Amino acid sequence: MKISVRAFAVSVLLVSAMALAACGGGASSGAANGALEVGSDGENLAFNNVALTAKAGEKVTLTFKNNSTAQSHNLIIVNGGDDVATAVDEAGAEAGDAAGYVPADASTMIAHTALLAPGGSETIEFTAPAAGTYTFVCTYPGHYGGGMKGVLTVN
Ligand SMILES: [Cu+2]
Repeated sequence: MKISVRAFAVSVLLVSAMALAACGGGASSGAANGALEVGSDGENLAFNNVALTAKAGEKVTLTFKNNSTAQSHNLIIVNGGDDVATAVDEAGAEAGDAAGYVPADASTMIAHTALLAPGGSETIEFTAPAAGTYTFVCTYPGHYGGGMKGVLTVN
């Protein structure tokens, strides 16, 4: 009798643990991870999606596709607006081709891809920062200046 009570107690604990695990899984899928897609706009120095949105604190998956047949591109979400983007663009140029034109100072960026060859794509993951607007750019020399930028709005 004692043994079967113990077995019952153990099974109750197991069921509770499974319910908790299921609950945890439900909570994280309820936070609906954001999936963003951006490409370069053909051969233009532009992104084909210039208005991205995310929720503060959510895990975001961003896939960047270089649709050009000739140009290399990257995508860097900077930690701020156009003023930070300008600084990141300059720091990227200093970092040079070997670094994919990605600045050494990670604090200036929310997330970034590598420099992608024509036709390449990369998926990156990051946690959406605090609510606000964040400029994203391509730092291949001349591209940001040519208009290759957009805005991530975090709500
Ligand atoms: Cu570019």
